[in-house]
Amino acid sequence: MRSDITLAIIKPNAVRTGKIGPILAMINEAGFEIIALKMVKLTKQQAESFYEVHREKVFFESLVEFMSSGPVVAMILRHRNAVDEFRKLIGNTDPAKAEPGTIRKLYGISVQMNAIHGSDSIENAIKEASFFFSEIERFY
Ligand code: IDP
Ligand code: MG
Repeated sequence: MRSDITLAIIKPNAVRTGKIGPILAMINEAGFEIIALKMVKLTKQQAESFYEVHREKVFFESLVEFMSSGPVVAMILRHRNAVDEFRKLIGNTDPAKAEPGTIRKLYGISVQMNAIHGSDSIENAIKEASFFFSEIERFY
């Protein structure tokens, strides 16, 4: 199983406020290679499917509403130890607890609207990459 990719999503709050450019710049400067990229608006069903593991959580319905509320930018990123390295770059789930200089600290506005998603394991990175991208949409 390859361990050099992770799946990132710039969430609707960050797209809405014009943060695609600044976030992509941070990703580039941190040494990640973008090997797939697209802007899409998820349906409620697609957002439910993506966040299936959180179905029983109290915030599930609200999260699905939010993630389908506007366009998002999905990408596959390549880097050594991509999952862990990217989680370091984005910071804690709660922007208030995230380290200074992280994407969530800079652009997150609440636990839910925390600006960006990053896969939490190699297995999920591979699954999530296939959720968004077909073979002819990814380059590596
Ligand atoms: P992660 O994105 O840091 O991996 P998860 O626990 O996997 O965090 O949660 C997925 C997403 O669900 C978070 O990024 C955030 O948008 C949302 N979320 C998590 N916990 C809460 C909460 O307590 N209230 C509202 N939204 C939450
Ligand atoms: Mg997670």
